Amino acid sequence: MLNEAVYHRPKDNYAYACTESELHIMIRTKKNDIEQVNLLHGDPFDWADGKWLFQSKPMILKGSDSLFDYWFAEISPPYRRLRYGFILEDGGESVFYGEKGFFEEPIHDTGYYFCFPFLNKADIFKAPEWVKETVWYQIFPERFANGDPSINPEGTLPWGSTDPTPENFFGGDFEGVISHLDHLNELGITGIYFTPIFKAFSNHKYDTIDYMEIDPQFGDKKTFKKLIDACHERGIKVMLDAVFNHSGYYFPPFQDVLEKGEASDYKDWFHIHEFPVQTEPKANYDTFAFTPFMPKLNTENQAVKEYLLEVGRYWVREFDIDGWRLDVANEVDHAFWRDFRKEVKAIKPDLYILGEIWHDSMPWLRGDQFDAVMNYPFTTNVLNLFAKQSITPAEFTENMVSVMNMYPKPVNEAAFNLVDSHDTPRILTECSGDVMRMKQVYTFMLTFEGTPCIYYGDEIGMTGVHDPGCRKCMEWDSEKQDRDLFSHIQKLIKIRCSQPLLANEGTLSFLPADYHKQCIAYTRSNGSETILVILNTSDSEAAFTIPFDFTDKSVTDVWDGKPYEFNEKDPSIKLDGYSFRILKF
Ligand code: ARE
Repeated sequence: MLNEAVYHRPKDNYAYACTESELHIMIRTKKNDIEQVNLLHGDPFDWADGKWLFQSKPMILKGSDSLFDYWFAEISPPYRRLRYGFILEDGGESVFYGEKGFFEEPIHDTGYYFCFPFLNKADIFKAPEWVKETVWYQIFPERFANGDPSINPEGTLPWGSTDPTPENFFGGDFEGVISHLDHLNELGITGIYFTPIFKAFSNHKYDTIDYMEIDPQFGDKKTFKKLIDACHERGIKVMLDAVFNHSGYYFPPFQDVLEKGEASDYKDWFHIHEFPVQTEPKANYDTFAFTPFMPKLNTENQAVKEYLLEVGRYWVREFDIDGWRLDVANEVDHAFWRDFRKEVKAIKPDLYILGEIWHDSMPWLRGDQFDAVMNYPFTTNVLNLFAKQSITPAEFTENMVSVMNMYPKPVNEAAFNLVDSHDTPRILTECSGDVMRMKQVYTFMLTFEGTPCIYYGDEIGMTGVHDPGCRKCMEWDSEKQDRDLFSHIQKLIKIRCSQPLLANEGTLSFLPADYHKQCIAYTRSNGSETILVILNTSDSEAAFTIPFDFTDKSVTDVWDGKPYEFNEKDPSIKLDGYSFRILKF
């Protein structure tokens, strides 16, 4: 028994309130080291004859990654208070582990136990319920469709006439989106994430000039209202991109500082190191990355905070948007985000707040700031298996178990899953043009827990290397679209939306990583019904059989409705040519 590998701390993903009555407890031990973990738990004030009264509950082995086993238990303490500890058992050996360390026997003193003091409703992480049923579509407005050439910016190029650069324009606008909403409805999309749409200098609009105005190349507030209403009428939610970490160079307050220096009323709106302000050879103020044209905003300054909080409120209050995606969210202070959440949720309690953070985001996901982050750890693992083929299915499974155990279960259920974006190469390019592998990628993402996002054009087989290559004009010539891929993704979205287990009800569990060397397999289950997904990742056209020791006599294949009857003698599933199978039983 390797005590050094045992880890638990009574917070975050290791101890949290899942509902108003239920606590989730997790403990990590060295992989394959401990046979069983039991949870000793009781109310801290429940004593009799000088002894603290606790009960014991077996924990379940929730999954394993390459190093650790993760043990899990749900507890509903009658008085919402809990003291608890662990009994670790292996090969006849048993040891108690609590807040003061390891002991041969449980100690009848609550001071030796971990404490979850009180299950307060206000502390419960709660993401909007609608998010779990949403299938998102990310639109880079400049490149989706040019619906109104009369508002083309100067130098606009003919649609798709050349490769995108950081500087060129093709005239994408709101009328173009409106005129192609049928495409989104046909695909089955129920949410759009727009990259920035406010007045800015560049084609990507992450260098904001005016947070309260629509960029004229996209339209005006009237057209935006028309777009929002058209989306809502079609059951499509709308999420905007808030760039609060920095402004653009031509943001009037920054221009004022450039002009007036230390005399400017806005000098504390930014992090100026010294005056006069200079942008070259190196900016003498904080910026996004090393980009002098993106001065970092001082969100700890009350005037800046008030200004940006009003921006956050305004577009919710006046245009009824459904979500905010927060750009470079990890570099803005937590106090700002706590106030931001309070302000926007006061107007729209079920607004979705999505942070752009590429790394472990637990500090922002405790219920007081974000509802989710863009799940790039998910993306990396998917790319490594399906695209780069740099890991085995077993390693993929172990990595995904790690990713899932980074956060509490409710956080995973609202996670924003993506396989590419405007900041990364396109998935088909990463899959070296192998559409079958890409079909598996989307089968995985659209049957996984969390809310999936499709980057515009992926559904019809667009390619593109890293920024700006991934921002080509949308291909609207159906002759040049991969309609077979489109219908594959369309079917998957239909299945996801028709099977609550896949969207928002089914707890996800991977079959053990070494279950079958070729495939990954996982279930989504609510305890009475289960959907099993199997992906043959080594050769997407191959048929193969997998020995399954199911007790159920039959599975219905929701994919094409064909029932499977198990042969008692050979309980295997013949997978006829499909590189994946979604089975329900
Ligand atoms: C431009 C060029 C890029 C060049 C960059 C250098 O186009 O080729 O690399 O300048 O600064 C926006 C535009 C970009 C533009 C950028 C700067 O869309 O085209 O890039 O402004 O002018 C990190 C941040 C993450 C950020 C990415 C880009 O953590 O927040 O870098 N993403 C957001 C938006 C971007 C936007 C900005 C921020 C700026 O989504 O579109 O860029 O507002 C690792 C790290 C991540 C890192 C990621 C990507 O995984 O863990 O932290 O993200 O790589 O680099």
